[in-house]
Amino acid sequence: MTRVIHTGDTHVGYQQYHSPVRRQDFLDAFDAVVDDAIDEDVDAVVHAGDLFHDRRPELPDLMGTISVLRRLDDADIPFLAVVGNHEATRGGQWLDLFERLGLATRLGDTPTVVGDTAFYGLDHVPVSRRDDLEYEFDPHDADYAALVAHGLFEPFAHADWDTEEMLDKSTVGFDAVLLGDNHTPDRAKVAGTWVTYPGSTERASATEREGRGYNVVTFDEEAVGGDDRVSIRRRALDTREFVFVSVELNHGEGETRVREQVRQHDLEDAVVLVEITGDGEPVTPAAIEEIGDEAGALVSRVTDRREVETDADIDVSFADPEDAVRERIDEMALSAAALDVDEAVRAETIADSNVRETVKMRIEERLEEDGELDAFDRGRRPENGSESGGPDADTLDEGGEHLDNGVDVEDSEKHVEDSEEHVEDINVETESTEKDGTDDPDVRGDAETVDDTNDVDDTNDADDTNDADDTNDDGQVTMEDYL
Ligand SMILES: [Mn+2]
Repeated sequence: MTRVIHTGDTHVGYQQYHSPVRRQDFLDAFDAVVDDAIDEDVDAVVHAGDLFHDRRPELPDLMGTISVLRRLDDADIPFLAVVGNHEATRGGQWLDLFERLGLATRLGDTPTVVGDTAFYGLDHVPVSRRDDLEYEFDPHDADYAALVAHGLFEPFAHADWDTEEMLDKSTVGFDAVLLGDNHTPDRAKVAGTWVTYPGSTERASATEREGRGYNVVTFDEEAVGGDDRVSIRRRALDTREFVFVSVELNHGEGETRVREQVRQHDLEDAVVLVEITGDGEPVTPAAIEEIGDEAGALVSRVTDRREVETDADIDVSFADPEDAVRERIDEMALSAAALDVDEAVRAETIADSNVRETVKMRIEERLEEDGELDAFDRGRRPENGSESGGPDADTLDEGGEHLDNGVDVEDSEKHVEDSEEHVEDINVETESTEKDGTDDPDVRGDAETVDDTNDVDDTNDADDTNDADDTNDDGQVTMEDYL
């Protein structure tokens, strides 16, 4: 029998909402998983990628992570891991450093046997290089085999990786595929093999509403029973409280009503995300966020989803809107970098869901070109000096936060169509009860409830003129977000 904890998408170093406390939360969640691993004396901790939020974790993130890994090592519990899209770098992987320190094993195409199970790894691979994958794994003589991989696999939402094809091509037969990347916990059987995501260990976006946790995976057909050789159980983690307040205002209602609704919750130390829909009077987000502050909330954010009527008369009369936009952009005298961003936002060849990654990629390329910092200088001063229409400071901050999203570096050579769409962009909710994998293979039944009302992260798209044909609010990036 082999019993392991399967976790992933830890995102250590993510300073969510610009809160150093939140940054610590992500490390604490990793610590909590390791606590459980030690308490339960599992045979290994299997990490399916995105241990770090960024490919450039800072020293405190690295030191904190090493401390956690050292505790695991002191308890003689191996840490087996693969590299996710957020943390991948061109010049070697952080995981290799931990392996060099004797604190981790980087899984690959040769088996790492723990107990009677052989573990293999498959790092995140960009879509552009998937077709070349041969899924050749060295043989093993263990009783069970598991593949640990990072990517968006079928049959789960937003998948772009053909699980059945992978299993079919693989030279080793797997009893389970232990995944990371999709932050929504789920499981399903594909061609007789269990495929499962444990979900992220802290909410990395406001769309991750349900409780966080990890999997305990047991390889032992006698213990599991039935036709299965593997059992997958979900364990909950005690993470930062998130309070979601949704207020639908009727005509004539306003701030008072929102205050009432917000005050009904215990906000102490919580991340409070208020969403306003419906009709009613204008509401000043700052006034509502103040209530959260007074009640001891860690972070308060208000998103007003109502149509905003602008006082300004907008005089639109031109033959080709694109011409007008070009003219206006010319007046703004943007830097070369800003023009890159604008191009990425408006190019029809770039899917909305890829805009964010593409923008990050282009800015990083600019930054990496030595002596090219003048790419960030403005061209010439705008004639009227008008900067109106831009977002407020908070929105700018949010934009910056989005820029922190990981990007697959290997894939940054203009293959924009292949940039990874990360699950932070996904508005999917799943039922995640503690459920033994053996009773019901079809967990998918509950998994497809798309909920667009949750992406509280995405503030102020009232300014957004580009969202005419967009179906995913969260994927929206406007040029102004990055100026
Ligand atoms: Mn992730």
